[in-house]
Amino acid sequence: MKVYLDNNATTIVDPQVKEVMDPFFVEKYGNPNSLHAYAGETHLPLKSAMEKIYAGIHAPKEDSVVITSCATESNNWVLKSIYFEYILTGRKNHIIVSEVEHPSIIATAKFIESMGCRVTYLPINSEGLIEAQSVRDNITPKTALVSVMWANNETGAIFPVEEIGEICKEYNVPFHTDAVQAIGKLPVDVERFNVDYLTFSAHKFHGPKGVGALYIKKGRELTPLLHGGAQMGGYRSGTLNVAGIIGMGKAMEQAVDALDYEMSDVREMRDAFEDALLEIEDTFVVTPRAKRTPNTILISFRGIEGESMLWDLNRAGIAASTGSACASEDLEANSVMEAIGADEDLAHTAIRFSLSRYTTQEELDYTLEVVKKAVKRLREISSSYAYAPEGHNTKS
Ligand code: 7TS
Repeated sequence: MKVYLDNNATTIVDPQVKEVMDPFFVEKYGNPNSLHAYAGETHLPLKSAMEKIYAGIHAPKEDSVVITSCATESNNWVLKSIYFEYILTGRKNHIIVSEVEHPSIIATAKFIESMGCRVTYLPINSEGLIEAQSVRDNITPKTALVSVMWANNETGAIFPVEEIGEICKEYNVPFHTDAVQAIGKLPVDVERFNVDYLTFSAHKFHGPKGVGALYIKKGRELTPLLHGGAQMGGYRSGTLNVAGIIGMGKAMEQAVDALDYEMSDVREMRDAFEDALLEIEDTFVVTPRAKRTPNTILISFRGIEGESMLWDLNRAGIAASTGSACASEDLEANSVMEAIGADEDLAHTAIRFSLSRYTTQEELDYTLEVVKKAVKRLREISSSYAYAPEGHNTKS
């Protein structure tokens, strides 16, 4: 059996998404900016895809959604533009980010920090959550941007974007949120949440890889990312990724349609699976369920290196993660677990299971059995875990 439980890293492309993209490779391959029929036949499908993307995040028509190549690009763009617009010109000198943003924010923040910008890294509390008050406490008249993710990719923790949006509005500080892990899992509404810039990426919601986006509220201008032929309203020149945009549009439409299923059925499956995992002795989950995206579990099995567990799972055909695939090649402790202040042992034992609307009960039942066997085997050989088969476990 093959089981895919790494949907926070990427998702299967929905077959209907692939179907709507297919004609735009060999049959309808015109450049939308040309002046002939090949171009013309891309116009309506592109328009309709963009309408679906706008609708999916409740973006008003007058605002901009610029298609990029991935969320990493969108995140880099926002922070570097803020540097160009505010920091380099000396108008402002400070940005605020959370300490558990995706590396595409953290590494970019560190980069602009090295060029003279002051950066505040907001801490998370023991439940892996950000407190909105900490944003208020750190805003100064010199703050050029607040960037706090909608939901964390490791724990699924949902951050208080609504309150942060309110605070930023009150102080007239632009608010960016990385909503990569929110689309298709939570209702996303840029107007209600007072968002100025919002990042998302199609491959996290059953769309194609290589297509991301940045929403920009009218009036909150950004430095163009790519100067050139003035496509995408002059923000990001370059021939449009026609098939990709059309695929993202379809994926967004489906994400909206499947939201109820994700928030009820996927959540129920996740909760039951988590309950069963927590019956295994010495297991820990940090963020309360009600404050998490419906599909994510970050769980620690004391005494077991996350990588060893992944190895056992992988041999049984199960794909999970020790955290972000972007960072998990080096055997570092899970960054969120470290930020929470988990002890060194526990920080190395976190495993992330992330479900999707494609996950079945049968797959979860199978995974549970494999996990139980792996826990038993790995604790038996663990040097940091004294294992007694009759249930007389003693913590190391
Ligand atoms: N932002 C968040 C919150 C993410 O989870 C990711 C990918 C990105 C940005 C980058 O997206 P991309 O479109 O540039 O690829 N996160 C993960 C993860 O959790 N495991 O692998 C990739």
